[in-house]
Amino acid sequence: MTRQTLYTISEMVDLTGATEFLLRSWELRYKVVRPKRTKTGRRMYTDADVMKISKIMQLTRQGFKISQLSSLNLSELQELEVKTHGLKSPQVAMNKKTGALQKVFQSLAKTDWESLKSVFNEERKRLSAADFVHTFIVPVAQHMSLLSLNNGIDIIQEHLLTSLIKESLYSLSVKPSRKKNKFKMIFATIEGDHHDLGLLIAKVIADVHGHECVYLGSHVPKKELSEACVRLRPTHVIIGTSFGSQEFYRESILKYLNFVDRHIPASIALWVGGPGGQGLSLKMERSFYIFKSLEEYEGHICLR
Ligand code: B12
Repeated sequence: MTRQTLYTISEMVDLTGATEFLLRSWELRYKVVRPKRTKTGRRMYTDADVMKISKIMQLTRQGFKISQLSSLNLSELQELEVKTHGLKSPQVAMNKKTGALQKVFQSLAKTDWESLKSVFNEERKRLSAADFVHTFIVPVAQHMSLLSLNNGIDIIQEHLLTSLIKESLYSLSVKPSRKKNKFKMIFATIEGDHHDLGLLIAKVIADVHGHECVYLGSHVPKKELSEACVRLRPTHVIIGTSFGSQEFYRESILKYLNFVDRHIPASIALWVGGPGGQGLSLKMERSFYIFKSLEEYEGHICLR
């Protein structure tokens, strides 16, 4: 998608969790981002700025100093983030061993569907379901997001790649587990939101951990989601949100969550993940949580 969205400083605060003071001082002292200015001098930030500041916020929470991070670009920050979650860096490991990430984006650049499919098939054969998701699908999806921000991918290529990612995740078979304390989880995105890659990845990660998952997919009306909860009696409902800060999108998420909260049994936990949910402020009587990352989510669903 090539449309350039710009964000004000208060939208940046909502999206990244940084304060206005922090944003200004990181800009002036460390040149972390260089926001555009309107005629009246107001700072306007890009999607790439949002992603960069979000990553820096995560890493500073983990103990890194801003002086260690300020000279890194987005890919380097992402790399560091993966390493510090105790996983070996998927992009580096993959590039060295098989070059699969490069092959994907080289095939995509030539719109070579056959070779694109064969990289996916080879990686699927080579890797376990968990490694396929962690070391192949997630880096490919993240790299696609980065390319799209820099206009390095066109809309056809974006559709080709997302459809291949979805196809390979749908067909990933994971043995059902017999664990007694497993969750029953329902996954959906809100009405009007067709971005469900992050949600689908979250669902497959839950499969891998042995939970029982029902994937309702994207664009699920709130009434029907609530009805599905009453009929299926899950332990958890997982709502995926995408990268959007426009007031109406955030308001739609809030309305949606409030509606679902009022219409589903109190015993069901309501969990939210993805970029659009960050910084939302909501209080509920039930178990309610907004995840900052896939890693944090995975930490919550590990069955011991
Ligand atoms: C792929 C994509 C699409 C695909 C979606 C396919 C699909 N089934 O998901 C298609 C082509 C359909 C699409 C359509 C549109 N898109 Co689009 N799209 C993207 C793109 C390039 C990548 C998003 C993505 O899936 N990334 C991969 C995921 C895995 O990464 P992620 O979202 O960053 O999530 C990470 C974490 O947040 C977390 N996570 C994510 N979800 C969840 C869920 C849970 C439970 C958990 C625990 C964690 C988690 O894990 C991920 C990995 O770290 C982004 C660009 C971008 N940079 O984000 C634009 C983008 C999101 N799209 C955008 C737009 C505008 C649109 C359209 C309106 C365009 C149009 N005019 O038609 C339509 C909208 C359709 C709709 N009504 O929703 C804008 C949104 C702008 C905004 N700020 O509001 C973006 C940002 C592009 C841009 N810069 O303009 N899009």
